[in-house]
Amino acid sequence: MLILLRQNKISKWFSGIGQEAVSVGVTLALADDEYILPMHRNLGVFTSRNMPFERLFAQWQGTTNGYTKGRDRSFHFGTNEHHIVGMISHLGPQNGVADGIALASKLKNEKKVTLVFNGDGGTSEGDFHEAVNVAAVWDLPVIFVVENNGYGLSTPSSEQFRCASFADKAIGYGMEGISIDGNNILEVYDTIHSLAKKMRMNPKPVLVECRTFRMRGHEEASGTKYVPPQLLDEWGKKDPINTYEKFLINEKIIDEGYIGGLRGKIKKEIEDGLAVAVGETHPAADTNAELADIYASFTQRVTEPTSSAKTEKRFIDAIRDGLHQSMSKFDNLVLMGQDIAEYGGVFKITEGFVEKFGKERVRNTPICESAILGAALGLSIKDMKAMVEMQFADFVTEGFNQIINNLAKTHWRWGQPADVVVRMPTGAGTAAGPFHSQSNEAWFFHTPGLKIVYPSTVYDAKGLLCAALEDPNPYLYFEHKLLYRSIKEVIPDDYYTIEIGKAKLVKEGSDLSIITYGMGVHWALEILSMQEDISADILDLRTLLPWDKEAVTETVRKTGRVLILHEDTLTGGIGAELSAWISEHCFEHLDAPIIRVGGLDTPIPFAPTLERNFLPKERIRSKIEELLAY
Ligand SMILES: Cc1ncc(C[n+]2csc(CCOP(=O)(O)OP(=O)(O)O)c2C)c(N)n1
Repeated sequence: MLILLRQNKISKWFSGIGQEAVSVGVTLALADDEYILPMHRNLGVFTSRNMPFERLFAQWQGTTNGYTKGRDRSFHFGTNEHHIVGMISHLGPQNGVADGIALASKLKNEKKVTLVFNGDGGTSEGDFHEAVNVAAVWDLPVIFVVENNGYGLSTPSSEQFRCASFADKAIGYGMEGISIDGNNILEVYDTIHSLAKKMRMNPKPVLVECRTFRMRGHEEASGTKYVPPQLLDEWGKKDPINTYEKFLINEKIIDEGYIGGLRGKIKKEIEDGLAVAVGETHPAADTNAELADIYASFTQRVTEPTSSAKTEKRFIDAIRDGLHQSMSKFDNLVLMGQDIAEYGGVFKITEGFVEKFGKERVRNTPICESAILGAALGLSIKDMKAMVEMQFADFVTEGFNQIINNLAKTHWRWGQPADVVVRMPTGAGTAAGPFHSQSNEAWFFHTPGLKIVYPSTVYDAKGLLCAALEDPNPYLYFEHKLLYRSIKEVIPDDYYTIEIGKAKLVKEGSDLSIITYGMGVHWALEILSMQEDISADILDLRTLLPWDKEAVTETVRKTGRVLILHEDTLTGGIGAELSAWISEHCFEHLDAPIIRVGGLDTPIPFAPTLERNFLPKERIRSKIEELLAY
């Protein structure tokens, strides 16, 4: 590989030279259908799972036959065929995903372990801590391997952590920890083999430190100047391949001739694989294909209620109802969130669910949004569905990376759907201050690969939640806390869904169009009910991503005047995108500039007077007048 890199025949490379015994020993010790989540230094995992060289080279070159259609580089890919889930660059998030895979195996009673790699540097990330803790609390059969190779990029261990051994860290999590010689393949193999055997019967996580050394730079271009030469000498003498060869020769299991033959055979396999990949081209860019692959293909079939039975429900009851019926419909659906089990969640949406569906499927989580969102992806990898409740939408920041970089991108990168709905109790008006009131839909709106729904009515709350849970793509489901107990509607008792991506004209008029969603729908209705001289269309977007361009075009054409209203702060909000799109595509139908009205560009204040001033409600009327007077 080094020669090929120097000849510019393969792309950027993170060498595992000096650490081969860990990757290979670990992989051979597990069953072929047990998932491994490797890092950037673990080529030996891929080769030990007998992945065809031509496809590996194609992946590294970004050619057509690679695992990501040229979309991602190096080891950043997964393949369910080989039970490997490669990393995203962020290192630590792998651990939460491993938890999810292990959880699925445990729920399905498969008696399988999952193994995830970490570098010693990567263990400083919160993601590592969260995932190890979750695995400990949930007794998940995960082997957390830490390859302690002395450096994280250029930073020596002494500047990364203070523990003498990673096995000591395990004590703090209440789990078993072991430290082994990672350069001795037999020790690696025996340790993992016996641990896995035990864990299959008695699921519990274990942390295994493999002491080893990185003999090359972080990547080839970065060199090893900062590494004291005596360390390289010392560890060079412990090279895992040389020592194992010597051992096998001493034991008279092989001889020099055998080694030469084997090296020749492997060299030929590599060269043949490379020859195939070199003959391939980079994928021809096809914009439609690129856009289509951001989502797993799914054709929604809208379900109508089977009977005419109806009951008056509050917004919160509709969410509970939709969730409850979806749990009955999908026995592979798992709910995860803080305090959602016996306590029923802080808003009591899942009250009574444990009694009906059991603790395995209605899971209280430790306070660790990132590991749980990662686990949700892990469940999808094992063909399960997940709903993750954020206690408040504000706390999603703790799991932001998993949503933006894992849930949103995995299908596009290697074809794995993320069948996850994240419920987001959102919004202000409850005097809850800057960290329990935010509207943060715009953060996600900007991320390709996600879908976003935001119901404003009781009927939509149930139908959109059921629809989101059916779709194998990752959703953010925004539920306004102020609507929970303030609105009621008679809605069908039966299960039903609503078309995703479809806006709803909730009031018809002719002078202007108010395009809005969530609480904005209620504000607009209230203002118009008091001002009968204003004739306006009110369009409730309902789905924010992908939003209904057709319905927007139709109302703009009809009235020629547009007010975009949202609770979220104005700058860079969803209104900004809508406004830009309308001026680009409907310019000739406009009789006035598009006006936006949203929250002040400040955090959300606590005192009711300040909060009222923050919210756009009291500015709507003057904006309507401004628009009509233009
Ligand atoms: C969240 C995050 N921060 C920084 C980086 C840049 N980075 C890539 S690898 C690396 C060092 C990792 O060290 P370690 O986990 O010990 O693994 P090793 O490379 O030694 O095998 C760093 C800092 C990253 N990929 N992700």
